[in-house]
Amino acid sequence: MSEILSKLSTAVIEGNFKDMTKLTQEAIDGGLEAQQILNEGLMPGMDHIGVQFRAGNVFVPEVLRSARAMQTAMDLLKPLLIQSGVKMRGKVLLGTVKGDLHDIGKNLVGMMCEGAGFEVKDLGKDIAPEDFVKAVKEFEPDVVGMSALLTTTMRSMEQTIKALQEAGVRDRVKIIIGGAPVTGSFAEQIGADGYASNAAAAVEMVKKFVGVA
Ligand code: B1M
Repeated sequence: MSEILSKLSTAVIEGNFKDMTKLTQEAIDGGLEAQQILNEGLMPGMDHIGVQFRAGNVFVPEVLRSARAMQTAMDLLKPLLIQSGVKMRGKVLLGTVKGDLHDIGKNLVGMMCEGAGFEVKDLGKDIAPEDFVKAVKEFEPDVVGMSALLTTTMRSMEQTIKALQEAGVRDRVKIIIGGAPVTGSFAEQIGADGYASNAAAAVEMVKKFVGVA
């Protein structure tokens, strides 16, 4: 790995978002392709953080810093990736379900999915079933991810899946749910395709569903 790619990887792991623009620009000016910077510099750093997070060796604040570092680099790389016609790994649609305003965990899932090379459309929080349906039709994601932090809003997940079924688009997507009160058996009960207990597990599941795991 070239020295600059290794520096980028380390900067993501250390959550060093302050140096990210300078390092990324250095890599671009040095003639590296945006895709190579992403695949061989940023992603290995983010993958490392994902593994450490799952193992309980790093915690949410560190992951957020790493995700922010990754995002800073992506702001520079995205236009170049689009220009060069590089295909992202797949599309992920995210939202916190209706009635629920908690979005920190969902944002983490989004940032880590972007870090893993997916195109993410984040609908935000308090998202009604019909808005998920509309976005599935327009954005045509591979995976829909729903987050809920309140026991009272878990039912909105079920209602969203029903709305997707009624609109005839349920089978076009894989559905992942997560959030503190959510469980694997709840996911099964409401007809979701999977449950992820944390953002790193969500990314692994998304990768599996689009066949890049
Ligand atoms: Co609220 N809140 N809150 N809150 N809040 C909780 C969730 C609560 C457990 C606190 C408590 O009572 N101990 C409790 C819920 C009880 C319950 O239903 N079981 C609660 C309550 C009651 C409320 C209000 C009703 C309080 C009130 O007004 N009386 C109110 C509800 C508002 C609403 O949503 N309609 C409310 C409001 C708020 C704030 C707005 C003040 C704020 C949210 C700010 C924001 O998100 N922008 C807030 C906060 C911050 C919390 C706590 C303290 C922290 C949540 C958090 O961000 N955790 C929380 C108590 C706690 O958890 N200690 C609490 C960090 C985050 C990284 O973790 O979101 O779990 P988490 O995400 C994890 C995993 O769950 C998973 O990955 C992440 C980690 O990798 N994950 C996914 C999440 N989404 C995923 C999706 C996936 C896969 C994995 O796939 C798509």
